Amino acid sequence: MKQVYIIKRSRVLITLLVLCGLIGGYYVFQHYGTSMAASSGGSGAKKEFTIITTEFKAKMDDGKTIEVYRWDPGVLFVEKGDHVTLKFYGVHGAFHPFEIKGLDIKGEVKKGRETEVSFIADKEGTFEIVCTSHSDHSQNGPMVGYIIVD
Ligand SMILES: [Cu+2]
Repeated sequence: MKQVYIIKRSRVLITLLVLCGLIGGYYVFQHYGTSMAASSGGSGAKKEFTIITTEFKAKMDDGKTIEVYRWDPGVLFVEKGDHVTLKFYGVHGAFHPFEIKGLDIKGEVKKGRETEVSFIADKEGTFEIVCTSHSDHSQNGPMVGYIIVD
């Protein structure tokens, strides 16, 4: 016994439209969905910075000298996911023990020497590079820099 199916033309058209929509939607998701994920997940680019230690001095009216040590440059911008390398070079000051708060990185910069640290910027935020021996005005600081991960 033979079975005969009757399919209306309008049903065929609707089925084709739905299929086109699904295929088109899948294509758009594959094409743009992954690039949107890449931009929010970071570029994975390599970023390298050279930071020197520097010192500013000023003479007060009473003849007293005030000074402050700084990282130069003091602000670094990176994207989330970047592979970041910081090369510190000691110019002013004998040594600067430092920590990068929130990233669990510690080190020391000595005059005439280079200290290198690397990390993946896997979280957004502002992270301070703090010299622990020049942390405030009483210690010729604050010697602080900022890494901004966006
Ligand atoms: Cu210092």
